[in-house]
Amino acid sequence: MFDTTNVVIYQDNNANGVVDAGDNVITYLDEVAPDTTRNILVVSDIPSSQINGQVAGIVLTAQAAAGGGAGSQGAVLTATAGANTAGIDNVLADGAGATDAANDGKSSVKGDYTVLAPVLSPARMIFTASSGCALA
Ligand SMILES: [Ca+2]
Ligand SMILES: [Ca+2]
Repeated sequence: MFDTTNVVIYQDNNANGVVDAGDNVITYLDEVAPDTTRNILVVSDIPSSQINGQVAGIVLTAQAAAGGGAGSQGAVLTATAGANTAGIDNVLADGAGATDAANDGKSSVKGDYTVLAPVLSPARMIFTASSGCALA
């Protein structure tokens, strides 16, 4: 196991699975409409000291937050405690994810980076120059 460095999250605006000029760095998803999805990309640097087969785990957790303020992150939503109230109740009905519990307003997934470095074998190439052979 190892840790990646320089973790950056992009919103993949054209949903092509790669970072393009039109994709922007994000720290939260702004104003996600109900029942819609956004594509994101997690990009990290892998230290060059890593060897073949080493793994770095990544956990990505989404947290439900209040909407209505485009361009700023809303307050974290929490479930209304107790029985039905006379006002507006927050009811969180999310499932349990990789590291979060059911009904906690979070959804988490795990991924990993596995180093797959090519294995190079030393080889020797012998060139013999003889008269009349031009070397560039
Ligand atoms: Ca893209
Ligand atoms: Ca959850």
